[in-house]
Amino acid sequence: MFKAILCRLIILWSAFVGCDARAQEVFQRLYINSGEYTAVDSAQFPFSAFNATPQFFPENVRISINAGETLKVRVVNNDSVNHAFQIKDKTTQVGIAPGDSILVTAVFDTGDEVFIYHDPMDYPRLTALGLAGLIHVKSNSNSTFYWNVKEFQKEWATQHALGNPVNWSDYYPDYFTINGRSNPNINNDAVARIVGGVGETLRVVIANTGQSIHSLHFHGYHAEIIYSSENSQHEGRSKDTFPIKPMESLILEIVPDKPGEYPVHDHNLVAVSAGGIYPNGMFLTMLIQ
Ligand SMILES: [Cu+2]
Repeated sequence: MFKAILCRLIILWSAFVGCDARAQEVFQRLYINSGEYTAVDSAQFPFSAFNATPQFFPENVRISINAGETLKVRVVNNDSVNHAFQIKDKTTQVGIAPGDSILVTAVFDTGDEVFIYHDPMDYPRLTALGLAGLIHVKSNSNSTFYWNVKEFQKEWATQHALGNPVNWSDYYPDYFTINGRSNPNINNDAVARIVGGVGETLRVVIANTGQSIHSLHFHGYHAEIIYSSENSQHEGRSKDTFPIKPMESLILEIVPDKPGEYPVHDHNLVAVSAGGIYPNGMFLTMLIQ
C-alpha cells in the first residue's frame, strides 16, 4: 500500500516538473589528430581525423545516439595549427586553438537522421584533409552498417596540410575509400560490410565527406531511401543506384529476398581504383545467408 502511494507520488511529481526519465545525455570526446594515411597500394599522404584518443588513426569516430538524446561533444585540438568544429545543419562553427578544447551540445529529437560533423575552417581544405565524421540518430535496433565515403587527390593532401590553396575545378581524385579503407580491406570492416539474412531489415547509413559525387550501385537487391539530408522528396523511393553529393547523408534500407554474395560499388568506375589500380577503390560485397 505504502509502495503504491509512493509510486503514485513520484509519477505526479515527474509530470509536474516535466522530467522525462528517458532523456539521456551522451558524451563523446574527439581529438583532432594529424598523421599519415597509408593507402591500399602503400602510397602515403597527410591525413587528419577526429579520433576518440590522442593517438592518430585514419578513421573518424562514428557517433550513434537515440532520438531524444542530448549529445555533448568535447573537441580537443591535439594539432599544432588552428582548427574548428561544426555539426552541419545543427550547430555553428567554433574555432579551437592548438592545445585548447571546446564543448558542443546538441539535441537530436528526430530519429532516422544522419548529420556530418567536420572542421569547416577554410572549407573545404580541412574537411578534404580528412576531418569529417557522421552522427547517426537511431530510432530502432535494426542491423545497421556505416559508410563514411571519401575520395582523395594524393598530391593535394600535402597542399591541404600545408595550408596551400588548390584549384577545385582541376580536382581529379585518385584514391577512393569507405571508412578509410579500400577494396579488398573494406570487406574486413564489420562496420561497413553488409552481412545479414533473407527477410532481415538491414540499414546502411552513408555520409559523403569527400568533394566528389559518388553513385553507389547495389547488385542483386533494391534498397529504399529512408532518409536523405538534401532531398527529402527522394525518401520512400526504391532502386539500386544512389547518387550522393558532397556533404550529403543517406539512410538506406534493404530487406534481402534471396541469399547470395553481391557487389556494391561506386558506379563512377574511376572510384573503383586506387592510384589507377582496379578494383582497389569503393568496392565491397554484401553477404546474405
Ligand atoms: Cu554496378
